[in-house]
Parts: sequence; C-alpha cells; structure tokens
Amino acid sequence: MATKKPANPALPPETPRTSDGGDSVVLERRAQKIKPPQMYQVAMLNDDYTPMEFVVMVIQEFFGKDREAATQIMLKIHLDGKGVCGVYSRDVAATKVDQVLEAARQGGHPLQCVSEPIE
Ligand code: TYC
Repeated sequence: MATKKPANPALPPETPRTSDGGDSVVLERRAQKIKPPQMYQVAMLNDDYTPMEFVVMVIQEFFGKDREAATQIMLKIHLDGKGVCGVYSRDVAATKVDQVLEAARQGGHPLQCVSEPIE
C-alpha cells in the first residue's frame, strides 16, 4: 500500500513555510506581535478627614511598604493631592483598590483609591 507522507505534520496549517527544494523547511521570521500587558498604577487621593496614621497603615498592609516608605507616600499624597502606591497588572490593581476601599469603609474614612493605566 502506498502511504503518502503528510507535508510537515508538526506545523499548523497556517504556519508560513518556504521549501528550499529539499525536505527541509525554512520558517520565515515574523515580527513579534505580542505586547507586554498593560500595567496599572494604584493611586490614593488626599482628603481632609482620613487620619495620616490610617493611610500609612493601609499603604504598609496592602502595598508591602515599610513604615518609612509608606510615610513618604502618605506625605506626598497629603501635599500633592495624589500619590502612587504601586504598579500592577489590571486584576491585581483592581483587587488593591477594593481592599483599600473596604478598609476605609470599615474604618469610617472617606479615603479614595483609583487604578489608572500607565504609558
Ligand atoms: N490629609 C489627611 C490629613 O491631614 C491625610 C491624608 C493623607 C488623607 C493621604 C488621605 O490619601 C490620603 N489627615
């Protein structure tokens, strides 16, 4: 029985191929199409009521900063109106926002937190 060898069975049908005349196949170089994922900065906003100590505690707890770094970020927010606490993928950033807003709600503070795409 004559068996017909399938042409390049390991390659999906849409794979571009260029035969060089022999059995070998040369794959054409393609431009890289995948982009790195969009990243999001999680920023907190200043207000006149949330205690500084509470903001420092939240930044330490949810953004993994030590007390010194958390205090610097809190002071930046206090002075500039806004400050970045961390940069994450979309889902992680959304979770951080939820955690901060829930802690603020539980503490009875109006602290606001937002996630924003960067670059
Ligand atoms: N402005 C607040 C105060 O003086 C402190 C504060 C800092 C509040 C950062 C919110 O995101 C904030 N008590």
